[in-house]
Amino acid sequence: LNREQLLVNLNKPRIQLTKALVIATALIAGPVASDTVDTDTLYLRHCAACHGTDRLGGMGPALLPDNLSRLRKTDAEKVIRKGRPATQMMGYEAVLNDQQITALTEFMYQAPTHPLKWGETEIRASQEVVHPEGTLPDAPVFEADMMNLFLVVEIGDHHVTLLDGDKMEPIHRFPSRFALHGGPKYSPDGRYVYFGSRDGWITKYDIYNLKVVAEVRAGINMRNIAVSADGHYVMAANYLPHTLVLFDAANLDMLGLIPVDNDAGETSRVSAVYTAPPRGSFIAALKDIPEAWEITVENRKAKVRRMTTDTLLDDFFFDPGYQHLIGAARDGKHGVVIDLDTGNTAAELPLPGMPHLGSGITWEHEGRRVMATPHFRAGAISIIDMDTWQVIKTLDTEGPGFFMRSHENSRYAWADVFFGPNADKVHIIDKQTLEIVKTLQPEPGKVAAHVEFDRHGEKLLLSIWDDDGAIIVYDAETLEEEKRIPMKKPSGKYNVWNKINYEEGTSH
Ligand code: DHE
Repeated sequence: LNREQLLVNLNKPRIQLTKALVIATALIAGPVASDTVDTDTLYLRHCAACHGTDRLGGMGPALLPDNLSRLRKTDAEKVIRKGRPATQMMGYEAVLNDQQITALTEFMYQAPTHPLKWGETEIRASQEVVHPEGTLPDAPVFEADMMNLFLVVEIGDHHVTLLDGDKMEPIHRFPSRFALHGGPKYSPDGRYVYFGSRDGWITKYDIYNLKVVAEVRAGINMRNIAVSADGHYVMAANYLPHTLVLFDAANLDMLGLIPVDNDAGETSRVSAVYTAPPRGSFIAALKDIPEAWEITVENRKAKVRRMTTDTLLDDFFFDPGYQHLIGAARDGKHGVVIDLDTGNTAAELPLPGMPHLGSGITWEHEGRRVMATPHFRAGAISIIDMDTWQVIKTLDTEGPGFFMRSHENSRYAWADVFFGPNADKVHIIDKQTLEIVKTLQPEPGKVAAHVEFDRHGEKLLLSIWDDDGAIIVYDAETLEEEKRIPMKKPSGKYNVWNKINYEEGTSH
């Protein structure tokens, strides 16, 4: 390659820019023995232009062990070898030999030798406001019931599909940041949605205009985001660095960076942050320090109230009045109920299989409110009376599950079997008899997971979690399949009405 070729590449549209940058880096780096296995050199020469010199990510995702925890090494090697279709990641099998590809893969899964920084300067510098608040038309550019829209996150090729929930037809499909995780959060009027990626990016999307309006990177490895009940603020919870970050929801301007530490100077990852509407606050649980935090925003400044907990908390859930936090203990052996007014532990729950509480749902059963949660490490669903905090029933399932869903208008709750040999099955539970009444196996051999109902509770969507996958539309009453819409590893689905109204059968 010579400088002339580089210039030709630079004159091509943006799609070519990545390759041009790679070539530029190579030219700057100078000649290198073509069979070297020196990973610093190989990385700088072939990867740094897109993934950042310190592996923090750039045009491509971050290449750090925690960020790659969901990607098997063999798959990472395959991506280096063959590239990623429909992205700017080209295949390197003609450029690098087997040894070099393996060495680079190992390198990406090792922690960097120097500490990584993502503070106020980096966050502010990452912000991009494409369409400032108030500059785009206030009417939707398409016709549909705006309250019955679904967003479907397709993790297979990092896209999002907007779906008409009346017709059950896609309206629009757009690329997302790499590895979105956790539920996208809507503004209270349902016009905007905020996505969080594992690499720390927050993307604000205008559904009316089908456009990304602003983006900012809150951290290097982010857990999740929450939007305040009034729609004014976005809070990001990070694993790396140990911070919570407050943003103005309008254009994602950073308002505050909160170090997550205690008086002893110990720092912690954040297990999750959620909005607590009736309290007008955010609630966060810390993963490495036994504390839960209630964060209020006054005069655009975050104020933290600390609650010391008896145990380290993982993901958590609330009762409908947001009086109690129901958290999974990090030891995976029990759950705790914390009274958010007093900060005291109100009850301990015998939940031995690592409950996935973020996916819990509640309903009315014989005049009492119950909640149900699947377990990551046990083929069981626990149903808990929310007055007495007693487990009133444990349902045996065909394997550990990830997600549960229902709707106030449906008599059934749906629970997937995400792990093990029966991961292609889904259980349907009668919410009154508390029995599994049907088990479906919609696509033998392919994981079936995560359900979301439409706003009326009449139809629901189930994912066939595969690159060659689909979402299946079911009638919520007859439990009959109505249609399949092909998609690339669809993960979560999120209905506007259910989310903005904190519907009891869905995640918040
Ligand atoms: Fe998730 C939500 C934590 C692995 C898909 N997951 C969440 C939330 C938390 C969480 C705290 C709630 C955030 C929110 O919605 O605001 N997830 C964890 C983990 O600790 C875990 C077990 C390990 C990890 O590496 O993070 C984990 N999660 C996964 C996956 O492997 C899944 C199946 C595929 C993926 O995308 O990585 C996955 N998680 C999801 C989805 C949601 C989610 C689809 C949103 C569910 C919803 O309906 O709201």
